Amino acid sequence: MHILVLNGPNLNMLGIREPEHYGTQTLADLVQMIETEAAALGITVECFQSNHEGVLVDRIQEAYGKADGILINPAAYTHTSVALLDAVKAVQIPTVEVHISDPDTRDEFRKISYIRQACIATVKGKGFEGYLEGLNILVHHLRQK
Ligand code: CA2
Repeated sequence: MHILVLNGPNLNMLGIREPEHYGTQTLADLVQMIETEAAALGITVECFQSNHEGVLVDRIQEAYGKADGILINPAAYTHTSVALLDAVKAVQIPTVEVHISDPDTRDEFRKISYIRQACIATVKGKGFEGYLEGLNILVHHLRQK
């Protein structure tokens, strides 16, 4: 089983700014945690971060026929991107949305998630642990199929 893990814009700044929302650990720490969990689950993962919407769309399209599932934190594109929603719908790969903070308790504009309607689950407000929960949700979903 192979899972693509996507992180959207500014998540390369993790651990550098805004610790009140995103903690003090870095993106490299997050990738390490995900890879350790993947090994324990007996699956493979590829982690990728981009600040560019079209690049994320390209990676979702490239996953077609290759990845069994997608775990995505679209970051700010959660609240703006019909393109990411359409990409996930197009490839029809089971996808879980994850957020480090809980966007529903923050600014009004963060309450909208376009991608959510194409996802099998959303995990939010659980810090980095939320990625591990999202990975487990995907794996259990795929193993039931
Ligand atoms: O809570 C999340 O995971 C978010 O997806 C993070 C996005 C935000 O736009 C969403 O509403 C919720 C922002 C990611 C920015 O990450 C930074 C990390 C460190 C320093 C500055 C920004």
